[in-house]
Amino acid sequence: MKLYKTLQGNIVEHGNQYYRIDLPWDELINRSGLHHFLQTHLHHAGLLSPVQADALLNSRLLAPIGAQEVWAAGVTYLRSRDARMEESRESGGASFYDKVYEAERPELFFKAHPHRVAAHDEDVYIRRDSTWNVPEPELTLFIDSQGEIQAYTIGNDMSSRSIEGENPLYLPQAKVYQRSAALGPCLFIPPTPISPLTKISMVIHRADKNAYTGEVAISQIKRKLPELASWLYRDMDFPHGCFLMTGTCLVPGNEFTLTPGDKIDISIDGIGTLTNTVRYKPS
Ligand code: DO4
Ligand code: MG
Repeated sequence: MKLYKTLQGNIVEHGNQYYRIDLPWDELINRSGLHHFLQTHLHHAGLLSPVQADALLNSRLLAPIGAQEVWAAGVTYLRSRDARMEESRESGGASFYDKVYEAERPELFFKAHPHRVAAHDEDVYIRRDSTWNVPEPELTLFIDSQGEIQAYTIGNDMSSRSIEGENPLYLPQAKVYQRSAALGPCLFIPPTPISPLTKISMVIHRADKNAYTGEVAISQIKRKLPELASWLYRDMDFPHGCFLMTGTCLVPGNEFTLTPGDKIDISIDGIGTLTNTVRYKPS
């Protein structure tokens, strides 16, 4: 089951049919048993004709977020650990990544307030004071206020490798700035937890060429998804629930940096494709 947030309301896709559910977004998604609720609520929801559904889904999709914070986990895949160790070798920070990959406590960091999040088909930004920029394609969890994973979406944890590589203490500046996060195109709400065979892929298009392509299964992750959620909820309340990006498994080679105009497609089996174009923040 998929749930889209659009300017004209919330649309559920289920078994090739589309329904409109008129509940405020946060009230709708922040509940235990979200899949069961939607399935039973569909009987009372408005069935859309294929033409109506097409018009709504081809108009502007909003990021599937309301009042929630976005957090992120780091160094959860070997590829991410290795890339971080390479970029921070000169600064002497490399061993921190090695240690956190092995440690019981995961790396978790604050990523974005909702107003900094780009939706599907919107621009994401790179910083003007950064010389080395990459997208990070990440399976993203929607966790309800009780700490249970209810849904999944696609996330892009845009990152400055030059700023983080200079000093790991610059992580918040490498990670948190306007439109440094993207979420979408929908929430995927399966009846059972997402399969470890699920694949994440990314294509970066530059002037009609593929500047990067990669694909990995989420089974490569070092940690369990509920384990990440439970660390995030230690001594912390999320009254509307929370989004948690679960770390990148794909990092382009060290010679690669994003440039304005690049188009990033991130796809996850069962969820769809999140597309964003790279720009500088208009001054
Ligand atoms: O340690 C820095 C951030 C790591 C990260 O964002 C990732 O592994 O996805
Ligand atoms: Mg990341």
